[in-house]
Amino acid sequence: MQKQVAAIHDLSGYGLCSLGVALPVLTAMQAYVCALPTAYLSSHTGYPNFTFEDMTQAMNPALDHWRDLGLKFDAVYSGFLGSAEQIAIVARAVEMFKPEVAIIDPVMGDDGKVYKTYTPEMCDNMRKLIESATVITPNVTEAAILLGKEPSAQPTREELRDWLVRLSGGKRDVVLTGIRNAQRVEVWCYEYRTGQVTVIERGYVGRAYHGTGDLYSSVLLGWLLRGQSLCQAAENAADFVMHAAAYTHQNYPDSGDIAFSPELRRII
Ligand code: PXL
Repeated sequence: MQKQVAAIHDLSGYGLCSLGVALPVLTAMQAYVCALPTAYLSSHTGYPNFTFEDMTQAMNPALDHWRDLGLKFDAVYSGFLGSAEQIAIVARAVEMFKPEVAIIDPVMGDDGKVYKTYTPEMCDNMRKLIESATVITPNVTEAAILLGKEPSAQPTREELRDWLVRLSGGKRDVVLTGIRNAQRVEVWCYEYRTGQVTVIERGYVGRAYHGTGDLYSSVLLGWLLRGQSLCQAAENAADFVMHAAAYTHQNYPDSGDIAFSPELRRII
């Protein structure tokens, strides 16, 4: 039986991210993905004047329908949300389907800045939503927001350990992404059952491509569904993203987005 995933993210028309990444990646990894769009944007929020169609009204009826069809989900996977109310809807999806993996990517910002559509209320609610998660995958900016700090906070390595413990709350795994300098990019992986911190380090191509965080979380989930441990899955996801970033840098250095399709064969 294929693993079933409920993927709750936006659909951005232009600019690869969110469902545009989760659907091809998890499908390539042999999962069956049911998409629940949180919003339709003409482009992701990095471009000026994007249109934004909030899908909140459609979401509870879709979940009810999936329940009535008797669907079972091995994973509920959420990312970019379109309104403060959607946070309760994601929590409801986890409560309803009781998946083995509830992976919440608390998408709120990057590079020290909050995304344009995220209100303070949404950021507050996101702190509550991570209570429903078995795994969270914040970047450093999102981790700072979840901990009530300035989004631009720059933690030291000692502080990062403390952040992981606090984000975990002793009951969820944490994979903290996007810790970079000019040469290296790191992912810090915290397994709550053992309290172990594993630092995963890979070469950095020197340019950040859009969609990388979504690519990382999607591949991580694919490996978790294949039964890998958190740290094995985090290592494999780091390898995949490194190959995709290198491919992009070599072939489309000026691309806004990460190009990953030729690399998918590595994870099929
Ligand atoms: O990659 C995260 C993301 C998802 N969805 C939308 C975004 C972003 C980041 O900018 O704008 C719409």
